[in-house]
Amino acid sequence: MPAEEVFIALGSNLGDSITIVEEAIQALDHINHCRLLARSSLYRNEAISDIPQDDYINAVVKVETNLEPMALLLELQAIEHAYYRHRENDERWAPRTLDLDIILFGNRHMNDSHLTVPHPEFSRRRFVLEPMFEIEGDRFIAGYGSLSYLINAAPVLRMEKLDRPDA
Ligand code: A4P
Ligand code: MG
Repeated sequence: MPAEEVFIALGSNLGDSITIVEEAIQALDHINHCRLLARSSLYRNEAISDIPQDDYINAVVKVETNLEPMALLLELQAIEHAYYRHRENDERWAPRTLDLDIILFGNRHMNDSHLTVPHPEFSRRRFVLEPMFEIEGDRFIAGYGSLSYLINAAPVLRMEKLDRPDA
């Protein structure tokens, strides 16, 4: 199948989150049939959660892949597990060492028990939209609108863009 562009969001708020997210970006580049095209800076963001929890380190990457969505999801879950992701409890949105979410997969729309694409929450999450804007500029996303429109409509979040170590 032809390569498709995929956006993946990374998040961590347990452990050495900056190192975990940086290493996870490298790990994404090493998935077979997957190539890193662009990455955002890291951002420190207030947690969106019902329970108080530490700030998240978030980033977004753009990759090119020949993998089918489910195959990519399995690769992402293997990387999550390599970071000993554990839940302190079963609550939704509990702190986690590494969370990898597929945001967009080409122009595909899918919704089954394993995978919903586009990610159902991305259009309201500044911690995803701002890093996407950094990579893509004011891109138009079919069915949603431009990134600047979505950013302006999203709930305000305390966010801090961190300096790039390689910048
Ligand atoms: N799944 C379905 N669609 C997808 C997709 N597009 N990408 C399924 C990845 N996985 C997808 O995921 C549970 C199941 O979702 C997977 O087995 C997969 O088959 P999970 O990562 O174990 O669960 P989760 O992440 O705890 O739940 P959920 O509802 O996906 O939470 P979110 O949306 O990931 O939100 N605040 C800040 N500031 N930054 C954050 O990164 N993250 C969350 C978690 C909450 N608040 C946050 C942040
Ligand atoms: Mg998730």
